[in-house]
Amino acid sequence: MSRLVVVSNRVADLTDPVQSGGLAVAVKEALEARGGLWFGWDGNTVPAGTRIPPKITKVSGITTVTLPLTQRDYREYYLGFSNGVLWPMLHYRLDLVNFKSGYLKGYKRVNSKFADALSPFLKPDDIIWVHDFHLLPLGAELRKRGCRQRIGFFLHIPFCPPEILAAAPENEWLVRTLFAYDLVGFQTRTDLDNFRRYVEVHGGGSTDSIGVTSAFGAKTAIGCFPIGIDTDAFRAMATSPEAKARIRDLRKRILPRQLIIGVDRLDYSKGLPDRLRAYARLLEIYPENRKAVTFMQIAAPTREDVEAYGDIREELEQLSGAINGRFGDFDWTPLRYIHRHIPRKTLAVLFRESQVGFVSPLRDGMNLVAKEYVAAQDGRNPGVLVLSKFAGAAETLKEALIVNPYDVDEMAECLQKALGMPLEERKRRQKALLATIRKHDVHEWQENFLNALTNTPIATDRDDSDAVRARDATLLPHGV
Ligand code: ADQ
Repeated sequence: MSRLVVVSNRVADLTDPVQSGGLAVAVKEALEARGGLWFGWDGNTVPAGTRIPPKITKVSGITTVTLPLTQRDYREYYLGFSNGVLWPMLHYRLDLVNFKSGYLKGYKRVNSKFADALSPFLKPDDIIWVHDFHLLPLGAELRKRGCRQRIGFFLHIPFCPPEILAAAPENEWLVRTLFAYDLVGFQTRTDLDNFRRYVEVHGGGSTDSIGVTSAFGAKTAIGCFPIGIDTDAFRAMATSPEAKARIRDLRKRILPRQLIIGVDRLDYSKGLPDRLRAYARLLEIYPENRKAVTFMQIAAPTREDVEAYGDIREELEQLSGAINGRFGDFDWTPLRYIHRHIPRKTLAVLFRESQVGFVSPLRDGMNLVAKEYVAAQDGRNPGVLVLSKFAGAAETLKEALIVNPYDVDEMAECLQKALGMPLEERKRRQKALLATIRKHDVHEWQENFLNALTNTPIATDRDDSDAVRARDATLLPHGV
């Protein structure tokens, strides 16, 4: 089997039990299953001109190779173009795009530096898997350096409609660079369709019956690979003897109240202000929930150097203060708002003990929290998942209560329905949801992607091999 080389902006600390961020969680689980090399930024910044060789670390079968960013690279590539331009734009939020000159240059520069630093570590039969929006042009940079290995790219976040993307600087260049990859994977059908529409309109593109797209005079295979979680492992965390002891403790503190839980990075894409407003509305129109329900919203700090993130934090602090001020009593705090990273074991317990999992992003590539909530439930007395229709997860988690995250009244009604849902209906929904996330877990996700990448006819063409020309549709099970 070829060695797997994973490249992502940030390499997670493999020894830290408190990982937040969907990519870190999913990539770590994929690499743990197979071993290999993980390359990326170590999370540190250094003054310009500092020369630090890549740091190599080995932890249980995984080798990590990391390097710092200069302060300028951090400003222009990470805060600027990645999180100030691409993140809001691909989440359909042109109103939050903050484009300053230098950002795009910085983005190109860091992708080129990554390619320089990674190239010496590559072996001829490696299979390379690049992750997410920070590294769209990395494949093209590696090709420039003579890399002929199979390279796949997976986008963890949405791919916005072409009408929105057209507003980005050098958007054609950005999309064209994706054609250096042998396979480009998206989370959902919607993302795939948006990409296809873009290349049809702007690159004279067309896609054949097995998912090979030709545009800008080049070809790449494309497919839809919805990401999953390590369902059984997460479930085990929620049911371990240690978890049971924690649950008993939690019950003493919170019960007999019903618990609604939300867990997110504190990001404007997660729909947090309207989620809090929906809870306030629930308490307003269904006063029987006062003192009977508590909402715990855990919002992990993230990207705090980006301006829009400071704004959302302030808004949430004001809102949570207003809700507790208005409804709270000496013996009841209606909203527990926690701005911290929480160990995954604790999250699993909190999910299991919550009657409602409230997941209401305005737009989300997939949303792993929705799947973790389902995985943690007790099948004999499960809670109810309330899920935004704009989360990628809504394409498959059909038995959740699906809501419009912009409609506060509708969300309040759905919360009321979830809190009062009869046991039989909860069991029926939970059974179906659990079956889905068990079947489509993180192992299936990485296997499907890596099989498709291993078998893609594009790379075969690049190798100039005469052997395989037949483009067998079964090679790309999730292709279009
Ligand atoms: P994220 O935007 O980070 O991921 P999500 O998919 O929900 O969103 O993953 C978050 C992960 O971090 C979950 O595993 C969650 O348990 C954990 N987490 C969140 N808050 C935490 C906290 N306070 N403490 C500890 N852990 C916390 C991106 C995309 C998503 C896509 C994933 C994976 O934005 O759409 O689902 O990548 O592809």
